[in-house]
Amino acid sequence: MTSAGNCTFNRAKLLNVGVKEALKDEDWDCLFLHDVDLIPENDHNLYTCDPWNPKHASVAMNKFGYSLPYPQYFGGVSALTPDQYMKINGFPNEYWGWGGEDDDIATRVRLAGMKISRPPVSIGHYKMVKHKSDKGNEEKPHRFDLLVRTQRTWTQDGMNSLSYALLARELRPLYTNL
Ligand code: NGS
Repeated sequence: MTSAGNCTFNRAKLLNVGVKEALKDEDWDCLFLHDVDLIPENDHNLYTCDPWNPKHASVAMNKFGYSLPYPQYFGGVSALTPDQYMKINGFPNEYWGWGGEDDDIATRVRLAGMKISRPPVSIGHYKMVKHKSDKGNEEKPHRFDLLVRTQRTWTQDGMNSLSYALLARELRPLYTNL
């Protein structure tokens, strides 16, 4: 899924759009939210959901020396059932540019009364394809102001406030490009 034009990137909102559109096609039982630059390295790291809690799959990335950079880290690859996704009101729509949206999501999981589930660090291995910081996805200082407000905003900002215009939907053999 890509955003059109030259506007600022918004990872979390794009994932909301992907989920909304995917659920129009099928009654999926598990949603994988996956950064394009992460390559799974261990086939014991199953691409299935935890029925009880949102799962963070990318717990050991090469760029962090194959360990979590900090205990609440929720970036990279995650997996939620549609029920879990709706329970946290999806992802935030207001994080334009780089950083913080994954920390907001981790907070939502806690505020919705769930815990982050994780595979063992010896299994959740990923290699990040090297790249420079992306044009249109500049780090924004504003993200810390948003993060302190998550507790007040998460029930109003998310799947229930998502608005977007879908410009194209192309059905390819292995995926749908939005
Ligand atoms: C934190 C960011 C997260 C980011 C993580 C890892 O500081 O969004 O670093 O970044 N949180 C904030 O900025 C509030 S990384 O080392 O992959 O560039 O995912």
